[in-house]
Amino acid sequence: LVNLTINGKSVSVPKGSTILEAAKEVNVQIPNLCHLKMKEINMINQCASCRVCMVSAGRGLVPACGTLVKEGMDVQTNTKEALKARKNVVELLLSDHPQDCLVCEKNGNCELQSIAADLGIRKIRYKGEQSTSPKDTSTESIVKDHDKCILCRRCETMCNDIQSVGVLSGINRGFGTEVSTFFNSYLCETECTFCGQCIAVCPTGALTEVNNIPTVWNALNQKEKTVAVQVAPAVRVALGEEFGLEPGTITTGKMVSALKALGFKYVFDTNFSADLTILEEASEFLHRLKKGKNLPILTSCCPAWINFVEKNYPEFLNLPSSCKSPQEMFGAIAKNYFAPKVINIKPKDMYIVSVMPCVAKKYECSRTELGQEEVLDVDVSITTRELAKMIKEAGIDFLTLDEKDFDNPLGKSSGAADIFGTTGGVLEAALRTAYEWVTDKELADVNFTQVRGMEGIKEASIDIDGTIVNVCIASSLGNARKVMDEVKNGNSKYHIIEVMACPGGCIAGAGQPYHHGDYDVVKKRALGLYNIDRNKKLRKSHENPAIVALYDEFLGEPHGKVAHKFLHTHYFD
Ligand code: HC0
Ligand code: SF4
Repeated sequence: LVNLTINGKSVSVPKGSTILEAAKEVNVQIPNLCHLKMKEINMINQCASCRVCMVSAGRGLVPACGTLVKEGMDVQTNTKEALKARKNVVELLLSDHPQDCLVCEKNGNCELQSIAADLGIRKIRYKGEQSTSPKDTSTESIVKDHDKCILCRRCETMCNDIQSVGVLSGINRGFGTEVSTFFNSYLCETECTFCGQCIAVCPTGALTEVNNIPTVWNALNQKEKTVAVQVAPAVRVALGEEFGLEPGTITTGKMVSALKALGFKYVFDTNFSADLTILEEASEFLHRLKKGKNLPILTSCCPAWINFVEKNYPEFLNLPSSCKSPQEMFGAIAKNYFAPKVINIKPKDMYIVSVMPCVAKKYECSRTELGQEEVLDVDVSITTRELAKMIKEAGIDFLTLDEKDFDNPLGKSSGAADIFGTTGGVLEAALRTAYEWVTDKELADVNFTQVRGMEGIKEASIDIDGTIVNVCIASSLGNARKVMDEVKNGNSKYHIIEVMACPGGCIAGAGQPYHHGDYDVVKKRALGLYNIDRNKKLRKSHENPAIVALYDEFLGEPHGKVAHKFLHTHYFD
């Protein structure tokens, strides 16, 4: 251990720690912008480029994030010199930054904005040249605005080191330096998967989601179409954070109330179609297992992951399940079953909005093969953050809302569906059903705890009536690549592989309230989902009576002809 003092407080930290890490130990906050360390997912962005974390140590000023502790060091974080340097640095950063905070997509969530506020910056003494790059609005998911980039490189580290996609890196030199794509091409022309994790770590408004709020207001304000909304599992345990609640607080009832107050005619649940996905995917898996073909089956509900497979492993497009994602299955059932058979309108007269923790879902619902004859399954997708903004815009007092239930029948779900939102959840849900189908016995314990937790790659062997099923769960695309490379080399022993592109699963999706690098937030959301599951009577997808009825009345058999027409898709190389 190394002993030092920070603002007079003694602290001992392991050799190799930085001043910033040591300061955290004694609850001394040092503002910083570029630095980001998330040990849970092995991400470290430590380029010390922004110089906001300058502190006095020994004879001069040093950046706390990039300076290792030394025995006997005396660190002062708030000397006159340190504060002056810090203010100077922030003023310099602001000098070439657009001054449009009031109308910025990131207003209220921008780390540069809050540091400027904390430091009490009231004027900018420097007049910098402004960069005027065109915004990249080429995709359905992501807006990239270089003018707001402070070159912290967090996005680059995320895209390269964690996601292994490698779309973003530094280009040009001097003032012309940008973090951008190969040849500065549009994101839509690159290998970008639209996972959005670059947005999740961007401290400013340089990377944001495509704002679909106006589209949703327009839909709510017209009379020709019946507007229904579906909400993804992970949203209900994170939405409350936008209203000051603890991460993981279960806000399902208030969320339903808010959606009704916003004017949605029907408030439904993506969980319903998550249960449906399990029936389709479990039967597809058992079918493949029996034939010994197209194994391992890869889960197909994460659109960034599917993008990744299409772009990086086109030779393995026989492996992803042909199931559409729950988001898309929901739209297909709402438009082609609920509309004509329950409320007697045409599929094209139903308008489906989805609320997702994800930005890739915006792109997914625009994929034209996901629909029937020109009628897309889902019309528009907004994020958890966008829903919160709409609630605030409408002046709804979220915290005092009554708890309401989802509408039926597309609002009923099992606990297996709730856990879809966290890494390992889809697989656990599938195992609950596959096990009971194969063995015809009731599972003594529905909790497959082996597949839970935040590790990036998890594996387990499950005995289903004498057949050993080897399962693997990868979260983050970098971990997915490791697992897929084993498949490619012929070294994979797995029968099922679940992949979620976001490290931790959808609860850490790029459309969720910003966690600002604190993965405890993500863990609390996971706990929230497991608590919902534990407290439900219905915990297996195949026992959901609304799903059973849907097969009876409309779909026939899982994996049958009608199910295929509406619930399955194909991939592109
Ligand atoms: Fe997910 Fe989903 S669980 S991808 O993580 O499968 O976005 O929450 O909605 O579609 O259900 C996201 C979350 C979903 C889908 C579901 C799946
Ligand atoms: Fe990379 Fe994902 Fe951002 Fe695309 S969305 S640039 S893949 S981190």
